[in-house]
Amino acid sequence: MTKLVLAIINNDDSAIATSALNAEGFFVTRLSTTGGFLTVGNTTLLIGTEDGKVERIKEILSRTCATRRQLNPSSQNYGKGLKSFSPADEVTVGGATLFVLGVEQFEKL
Ligand code: 2BA
Repeated sequence: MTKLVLAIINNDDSAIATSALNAEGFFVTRLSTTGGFLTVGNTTLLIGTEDGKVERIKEILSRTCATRRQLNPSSQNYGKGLKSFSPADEVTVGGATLFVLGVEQFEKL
């Protein structure tokens, strides 16, 4: 174990990302976290691995946490029910923010 990958991802992507990582033999810890800017919940994955496998983790996360545009009901529509014709807000969701740290020691006691 030489690296710790810390990946901050969208909550909606966390189940599929984790199962894709597990399917390839990676061990994953999922933390429920909150973004400091939007103060919305996100998920932080901790993945301990070998040096040479970090690229594979990046490939899996790129595939399972791809960015996409999503339509959210506009706040102008609140309280107007189905009669509302205000446009929806288009926002970007998904993606992953990665930190790759060196591991000094790894033990299971
Ligand atoms: P992203 O850059 O994709 O970041 C998504 C989440 O990843 C962040 O959630 C935060 O939890 C984590 N993150 C990203 N960069 C980080 C870093 N250098 N250190 C530690 N954690 C990091 P939020 O903080 O809620 O940010 C959500 C989105 O708002 C960001 O998306 C970015 O587009 C924007 N944003 C964040 N901070 C900003 C700032 N100071 N000024 C302008 N826009 C900001």
